Amino acid sequence: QISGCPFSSASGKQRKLTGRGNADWWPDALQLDILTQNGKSPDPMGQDFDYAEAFNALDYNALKADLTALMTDSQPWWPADYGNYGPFFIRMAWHAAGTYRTSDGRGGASSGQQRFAPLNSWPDNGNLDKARRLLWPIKQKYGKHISWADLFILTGNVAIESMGGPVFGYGGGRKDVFAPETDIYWGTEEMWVDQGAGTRIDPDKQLDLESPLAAIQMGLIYVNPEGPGGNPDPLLSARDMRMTFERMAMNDEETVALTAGGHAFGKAHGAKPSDTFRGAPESEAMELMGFGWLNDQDEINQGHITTSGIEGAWTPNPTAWGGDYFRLLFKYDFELVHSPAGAQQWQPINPDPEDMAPDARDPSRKVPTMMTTADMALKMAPEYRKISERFRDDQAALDNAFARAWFKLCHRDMGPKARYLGPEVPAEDLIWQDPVPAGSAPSDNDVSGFKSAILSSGLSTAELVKAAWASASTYRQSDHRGGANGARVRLAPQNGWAVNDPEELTRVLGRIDALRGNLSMADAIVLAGTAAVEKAAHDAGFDVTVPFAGGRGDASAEQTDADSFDPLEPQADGFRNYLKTKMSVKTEDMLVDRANLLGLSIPEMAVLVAGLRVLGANAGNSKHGVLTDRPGQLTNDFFVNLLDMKTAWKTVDTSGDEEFVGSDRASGEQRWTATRTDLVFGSNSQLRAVSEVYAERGNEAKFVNDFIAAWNKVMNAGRFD
Ligand code: HEB
Repeated sequence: QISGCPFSSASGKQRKLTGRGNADWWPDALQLDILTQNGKSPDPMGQDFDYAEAFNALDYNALKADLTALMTDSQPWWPADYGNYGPFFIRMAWHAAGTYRTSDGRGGASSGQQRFAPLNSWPDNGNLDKARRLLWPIKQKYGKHISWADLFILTGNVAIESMGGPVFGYGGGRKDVFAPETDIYWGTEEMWVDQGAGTRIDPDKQLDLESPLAAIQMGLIYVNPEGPGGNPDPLLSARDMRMTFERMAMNDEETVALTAGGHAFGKAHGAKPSDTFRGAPESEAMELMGFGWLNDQDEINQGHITTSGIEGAWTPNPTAWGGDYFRLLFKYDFELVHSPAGAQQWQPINPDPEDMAPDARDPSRKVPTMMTTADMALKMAPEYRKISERFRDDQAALDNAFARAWFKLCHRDMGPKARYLGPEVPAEDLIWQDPVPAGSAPSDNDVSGFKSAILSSGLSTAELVKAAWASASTYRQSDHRGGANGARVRLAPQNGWAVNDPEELTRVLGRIDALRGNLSMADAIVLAGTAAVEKAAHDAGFDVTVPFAGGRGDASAEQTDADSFDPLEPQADGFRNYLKTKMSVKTEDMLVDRANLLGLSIPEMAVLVAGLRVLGANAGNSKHGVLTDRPGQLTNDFFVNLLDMKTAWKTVDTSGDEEFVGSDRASGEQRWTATRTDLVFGSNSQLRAVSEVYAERGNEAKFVNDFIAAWNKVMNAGRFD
């Protein structure tokens, strides 16, 4: 039932690319985006700030010592449960990382988005505003040397370590951004989970969860702790957990280890009905200074806090790592009860006194422990139960599984290991890091020799350009996966993707392989396309060189988790005029989405589409949008002919508004065919303005140069070597 298809929707309704955004949720919010018009950056650190350099000058051990001390430095304005903020900070880090989703690589910990709307106000992130504010003195002290994004994760690690938990390592390198990321689709619902929004998977039916979403309801990181839509059914909860954790790249074992390991620590908060608290940060009064979910200070002092609405700790030792979670889960039968806030939760029947938990404020008082419906899934769902029993009986196995899964959780969106900074980067290569062996830069002779060999190989410009594009264009800046490095285009699954025209690709790669000499495949594929682009420019009369930087390595099949590459398959690639199936967003939205993942600007997107069309790079070698009489030459003909008033366009009735024909206005003679992705450059006013520039007399060479620069950017995307 899990569709791997981004943007496919069970309802079949068309939607906006980015769904419901901050301006929809908070129409009264300050409109700072008017100051970011015309390319002005909201980042006070400026373009030249080198975060890696700043991080490398960090006094890492001093920072860790300060964080360790902070764990037990309880502040009167938000006293620590059990005198220890560790569990609270682990939840903060988990929620920072847990928004990651494999299908588009967006979300995750890597840019510190938890500071901004909507995440700062998601019900599931309740009270994490306090956790971030507790960290402020330390952030202030270490300044530019540690980003918020890095600090969230490091603090989670230190919290685990300080309570005796297992940690696998830490890599820094998450550079902060200074505005909400508006490219992330979080859903279309108009209500939050705590306002009665329906669950995205119907509890009674096996409905699809719309991709790329990875949470079950608006405002949640993953599943509803009370069960699907509030239905306390552990088996249905297991179904939701499996689907959502899978979308975060976690298998059953990792899911069990993470959840049980996380809930070894801390407590849930549901001391009072939630309507006795103030609203979320983004909607609250100015004098609260960015805080939400508040009540009176003496209520806070007494521990009368409501976050999830569930109340209680999972174990009798909520500030120490150990095996109590599974011990209690299996030792007792549980009954469904209501918390003081009204949430449904599970309580052990007749617990022994030593299995009671301390009160969060008064350790001499004993209170019952609890399990959420999601926790009960680890016992009741057969596949989870097997794993849980193994972990119950083998603490070392749980330690290892938790440490590794936590490391993956927190680093999954950082891309290749080369991007990790700091003294605690684990030496071991992990398959989910998509390892690529180091390459070496080829000699000038090797480069020029291969160029002339490939250009006289009989392969066409289109074939060479297509292979290079297929290789490089998988890159996504969201999680830094994909790209030409590694040459995974020659491996499963990429070599079988329909968009890559597999038969043609295999033939072309075979020729490249035979001729490449000392070059790595990854370099040779890029160089073949680059040589073809250069030739196409020369054929059009432009005396230019297209830059090439070698040094890419080749990954093997053993170094490739093939399944994990499935989500990188384009469901639509406007650059190659490819659409697999009609989406719940417009096809031109998919082009913009892909351009965003490639890190392109509007002009870069435009010149690439126009250039790739005239070079013949369409999937299936279709003629759509090939608006030129001299295909194979790098010209601005696409723009010139698209804007030519002598042509009138009409839909092809059977295409469902996807295909068009252009005919001569006077004679009625058919001249061109095109898709939405082509015509949008003439119909959309903003894209038309860009198209006009490139169609103008005098800008022919500008077009060629801009195409080459954008091509070069894509060919080198995803290289951190
Ligand atoms: Fe968790 C807490 C749910 C997973 C870690 N959690 C919590 C809570 C809830 C939950 C409801 C409470 C909140 C308040 O405060 O109220 N989780 C959950 C779910 C899931 C989870 C449903 C899925 C299945 N966790 C998780 C993970 C982790 C965690 C994965 C990590 C690893 N949590 C946690 C912690 C805590 C929590 C540590 C505590 C916090 C404090 O204490 O503050």
